[in-house]
Amino acid sequence: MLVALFVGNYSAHAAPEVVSKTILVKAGEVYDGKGKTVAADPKTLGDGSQAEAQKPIFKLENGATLKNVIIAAPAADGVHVYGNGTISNVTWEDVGEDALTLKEKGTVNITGGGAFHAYDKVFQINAEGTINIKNFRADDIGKLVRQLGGSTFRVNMTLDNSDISNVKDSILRSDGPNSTAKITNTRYHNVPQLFKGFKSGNTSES
Ligand code: ADA
Ligand code: CA
Ligand code: CA
Ligand code: CA
Repeated sequence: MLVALFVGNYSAHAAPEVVSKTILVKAGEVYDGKGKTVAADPKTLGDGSQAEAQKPIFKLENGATLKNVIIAAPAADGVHVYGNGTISNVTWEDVGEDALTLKEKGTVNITGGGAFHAYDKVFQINAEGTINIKNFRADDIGKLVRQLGGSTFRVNMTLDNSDISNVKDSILRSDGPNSTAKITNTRYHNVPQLFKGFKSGNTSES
């Protein structure tokens, strides 16, 4: 008989690398974490609470890629994207204020990975653009994508082949009259609403 004894908090990964200054991924460059786990230094970046103005762990310039990273708690303000960005196999174990923000006009492609325990938003869209999410897993969240409240710039959101569970509000949310949302081939469990705030005719699910 095999007996396993765990003392303290069991975690599936090694202690995170603590990031005390935002990691800059320059235009067109690739940051490959090769599966490593990082977390914010709460003294410098933020404690991952719902307080605004926390700093990101990663800042991506236009055309940058972030891949193969696990973001553990505290996650502060996650990832900020300035322009186009590629996010591949990134998992937020415990989303902080939010997980990722589009800060300047661009297209963000998020493939693989997941986001867990987001008190409110996972992906925050503060500029015109497109967010494509594919092969993603999210559980225990407020909303998966939120266009900045009251903003009217156009945002196109797509969600494909994903698994979304235990949502408090809705999966995709916008108040923008020109914004669109499309969900395909996705499984849901305990999701009260797929879309919220879009103009009728601007959403589709299949
Ligand atoms: C809220 C807040 C915005 C901005 C945003 C964010 O929507 O009202 O001013 O801070 O969160 O980017 O987290
Ligand atoms: Ca916020
Ligand atoms: Ca959280
Ligand atoms: Ca934020």
